[in-house]
Amino acid sequence: MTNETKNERLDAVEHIKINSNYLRGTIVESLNDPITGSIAEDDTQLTKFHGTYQQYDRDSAKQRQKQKLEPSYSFMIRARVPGGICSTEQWLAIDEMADTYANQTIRLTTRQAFQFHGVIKTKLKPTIAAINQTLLDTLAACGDVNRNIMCSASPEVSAVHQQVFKDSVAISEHLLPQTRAYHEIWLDGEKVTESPSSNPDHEPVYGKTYLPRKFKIAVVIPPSNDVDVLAHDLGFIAITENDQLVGYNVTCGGGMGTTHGDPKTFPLLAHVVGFCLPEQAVAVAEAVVKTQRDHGCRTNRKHARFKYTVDDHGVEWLQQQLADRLGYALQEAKPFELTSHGDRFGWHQNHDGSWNHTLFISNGRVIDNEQTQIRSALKSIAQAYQGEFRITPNQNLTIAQVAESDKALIDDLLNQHQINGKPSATRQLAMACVALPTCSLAMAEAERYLPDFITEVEKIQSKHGIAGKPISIRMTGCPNGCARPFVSEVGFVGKAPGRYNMYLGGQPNGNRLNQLFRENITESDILSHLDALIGDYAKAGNTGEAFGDFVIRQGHVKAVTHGIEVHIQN
Ligand code: SRM
Ligand code: SF4
Repeated sequence: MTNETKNERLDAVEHIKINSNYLRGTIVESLNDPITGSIAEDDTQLTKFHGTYQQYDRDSAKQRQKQKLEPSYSFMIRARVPGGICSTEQWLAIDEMADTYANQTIRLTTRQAFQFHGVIKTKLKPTIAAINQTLLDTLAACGDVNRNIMCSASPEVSAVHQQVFKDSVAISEHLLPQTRAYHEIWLDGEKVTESPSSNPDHEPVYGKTYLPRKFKIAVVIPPSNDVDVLAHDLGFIAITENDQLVGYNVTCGGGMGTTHGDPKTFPLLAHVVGFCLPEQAVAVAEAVVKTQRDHGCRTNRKHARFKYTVDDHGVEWLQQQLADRLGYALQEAKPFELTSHGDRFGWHQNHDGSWNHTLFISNGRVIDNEQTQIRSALKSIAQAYQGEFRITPNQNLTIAQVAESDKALIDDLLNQHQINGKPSATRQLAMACVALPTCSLAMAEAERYLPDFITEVEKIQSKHGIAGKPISIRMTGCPNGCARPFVSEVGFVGKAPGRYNMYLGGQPNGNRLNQLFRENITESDILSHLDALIGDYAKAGNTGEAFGDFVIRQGHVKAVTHGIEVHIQN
C-alpha cells in the first residue's frame, strides 16, 4: 500500500494527516479560541509536526479537577538543532526566551535538541517566531517525519568531524517537510490556500500523508558511540582512512519504544546494511525514508516504526529496495569498532589545537536553583566568549572550539558559579527522560528522581570499594524509551508511581540490548538487588570487565540477540 492510498482500516492519525491540507488542520482557529488553554484534538496531532506538544501540569491536575477547572494546559516546544550545534549568540537568545515565554529552564534532550516547557497557548506563536529569529526552528522536531538529526559531538576525537557534521546537516535539510503551513501559521507567511490548484503544496519525499511514524537518524564517528547509533531508524557510521572520511556504513532498523504487556512491541538494534560514499549519503537517506513511507505499517501505530518494517521483511529485502531506488547496490560494509557511549568530560584538545570543555548537566535541565547555578554560568560564558555550544547526545553541553587564551576565562566563570565538582563516573553516564510533571505518558518519575537515586547507588558502590567504576544507568517514566534505557547496563522503566521494571546486561558501547531482570519493583527492592549485584561484581568481576558483561557471565540475565528477548525474564 502506498501512502497516497485511502483505506478504511488506516489508523486515525493517518486520516488526520490526509485531511490536514499539508499539516494546517484548524491550528489557526485553535490558537485563536479564547475559551480554552487547549487546542482541538486533531490539531494536537498536527502541531507535533510543527515542533510543539500540548501538555498539562500533572502535579496540579487532580486539585484542578476538584475545583472544576480545566487542566493547566501549556505547550512543550522542541527546537531542531542538527548535530546539537548552536552559537553562543543563539544560546543567549534561547536563554532569554526561557524567561519571557517558558518556565525559566532550558531542557537539553537526548537527541541534541532543546525544549521549552510551560509555554501557554497565547505565547506559542511568539515563542516559535522568536526561535526562528535566532535562525533555529522547530519544524519537524516532532511528528511523523525525520526528526532532529544527531551527530557525534566530540570533534577532539576526529579531524573529520566538520565534514561529517556538514553531511548530517545536508541530510537534515533534504528531509525537511516542504509544506508552507509552518511559515503561514507561525511566521505570518503568505497564505497559499486561496488558490491551491495553481500553487499547490507538494511533499517530494514524504507525500501527502508523511511517514507512518516518527523517523530518527544518527551519524557517528567511531570509536565513540555517543549517539547510540544502533538505536536509530537509520544510522551512518563514519569510516576513515588516514584521517580522511571515505564513506559511511549504513545501519537500519533500530528503535527503543515498547508497550508494557504487549510482547509484539520490543526495542531493536539496527542492522549494518552496507557502505556508501559521503556524496551518496543524502540519496541513501532519501531511499531509506521512501522505503518506510511506502512499506511502513499505517494501520497500527504500535507496529509502524521502521524497525518493524525491517524486522518483518528482512535485511535482504531492504537492500534490494535501496538498490532499486538508488540504481546501485550499497557496497559491502567496512570494519569498524564502537568502544563506548557517554560523553568525555572536562577539557580536551582538538586536532586543530583548539579546546572543548564538556560540562555535566544533570538530566539536561539548565536551571538555577539551590543545587546549581548552571543556567547563570552558561549565560555568563555565552556573554563573555563568542563561539560554539554543542548539546551532546547524553543531555550534556560542550563549550566548543575554545582558543587556548580563552580557557582561563571560562574556568574562572565556571568557578564563580561553583560549576567545578566532578560527578562520579556512574552519575556522569546516567540519563533520565523528562517524565513527570509534563509528560502525559509518564507512569513514574524519572528526571526528578534520578539524581537522588544515583546518590544511593554511589553509596552502594563506595560500600563495596568500587566508587570510581562507571555503571551506565538510564531511567524512563514509561516504556517509550526516551532516554534509550534498553541499551544501558542497568535500565529502569516506569510501571506505576514508585515502581519500575529493572533491566540488566546492556554493553557500555551501546552494542547490546539489556533484558528484564525484575518487574514492577520499588526503590527498596531495587537497592537491595543492586547491593547484592554490585557487591558480587566488586568481588568476582574480572579486571576490565564491564558490569553489563558481568551480570550475563553470572547468569542473572541472558545476552539478548533479538529485541523480542528483552521482555523475557530469566
Ligand atoms: Fe521521546 C514521546 C520526550 C527522545 C521514544 N517523548 C515523547 C513525548 C513527546 C511524550 C508524548 O508523546 O506526549 C515526551 C515529551 C516529554 C516532555 O514533557 O518533554 C518525549 N523524547 C523525549 C525527550 C525530551 C526525552 C529527554 O529526556 O530528553 C527526547 C527528545 C528528543 C528530541 O530532541 O527529539 C526524547 N523519545 C526519545 C528517544 C531517544 C532517541 O530518539 O534517541 C526515544 C527512543 C528511540 C525511539 O524513538 O525508538 C523516544 N518518545 C518515544 C516514544 C516511543 C516511540 C515508539 O517507537 O514507540 C514516544 C511515544 C510515541 O511516539 O507514541 C515518545
Ligand atoms: Fe514521557 Fe515515557 Fe518518554 Fe519518559 S519515556 S519522556 S515518560 S514518553
